Amino acid sequence: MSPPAASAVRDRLRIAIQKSGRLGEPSRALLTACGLDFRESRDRLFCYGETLPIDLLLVRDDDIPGLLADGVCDLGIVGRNVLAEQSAEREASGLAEVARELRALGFGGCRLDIAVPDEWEWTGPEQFAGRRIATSYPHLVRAWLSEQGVQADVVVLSGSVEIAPRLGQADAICDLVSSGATLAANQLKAVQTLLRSEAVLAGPTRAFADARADLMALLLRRMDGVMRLRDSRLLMFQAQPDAVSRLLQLLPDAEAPTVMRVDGQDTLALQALCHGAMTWQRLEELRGAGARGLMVLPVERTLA
Ligand code: PRT
Ligand code: ZN
Repeated sequence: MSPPAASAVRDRLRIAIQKSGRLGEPSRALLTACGLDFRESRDRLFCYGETLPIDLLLVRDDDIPGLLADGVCDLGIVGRNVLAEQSAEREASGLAEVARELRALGFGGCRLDIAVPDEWEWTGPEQFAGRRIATSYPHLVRAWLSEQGVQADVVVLSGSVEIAPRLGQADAICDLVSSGATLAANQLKAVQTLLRSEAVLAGPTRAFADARADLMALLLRRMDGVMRLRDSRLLMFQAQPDAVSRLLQLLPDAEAPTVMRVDGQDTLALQALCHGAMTWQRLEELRGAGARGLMVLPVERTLA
């Protein structure tokens, strides 16, 4: 089984996701949670959608914006950093934007930061005048430098950017940072964030005029449902009537709280879908305000 050739009209939707790497697994998990099921081709590059006419192409993340631009794929799950860099590159070459961010997906979070050697005393972007910044994101760095009105050399490296200052290839770097451990291990410190990134669903700038329009709308509806429920829990407890208004104040993230009378008693039973994290601390606060028999339940699916 191999992917059909790109064509103007299609009745199946094709989504590009990272084959391996940091975003591969969570991307598939998200699509599975949306009810999609796939049969993998032997070369593990193409996955045929069994439950819906939605197929997957498993590729390198850097190829995803290009596959969207060429119309080979209709949607892609990619880091905002990759999408932004390739959009900036297209803009610099005078090419029209072909993919836009449709949804932020809440995983793969990181920052694109400029970092300098620990011993630098950071005073501001003007410090980069006449210096060299090593990066794999030259278009974003150049755009930022020009916004700052600073002239610096951008040294393009495809990997191991963080060791460039020690090797004498550059004075500073611009790279992705999540925990900050890599910077610390290389005696660098972050001084400026250019972009806050996470995995995003990228898609066309114009609506589809064939069956893909409905498929995309269906997928977006399901994705929104899955993401809305990601941190949501059903909270249940009992309380005396005079404690209820105080308890509801402690639940600003509760959707449509339901209050019911417990049969034959003064006690009320409450249940609410809460969208914020239900930590032990929150439960203890609720208990302190009169909630009893607190129960937190996972919510698998909702359909409005
Ligand atoms: O093979 P392929 O080309 O598909 O994968 P890749 O190696 O280019 O990408 P991959 O899997 O490393 O990253 C995919 C996406 O994950 C990135 O485009 C980001 O959107 C996102 N992401 C989130 C990260 C990080 N966090 C991250 N920490 N991508 C890379 N890093 C690297 C960073 O470059 C640096 O080397 O991790 C190091 C820093 O991590 P900390 O934790 O030490 O700060
Ligand atoms: Zn890559």
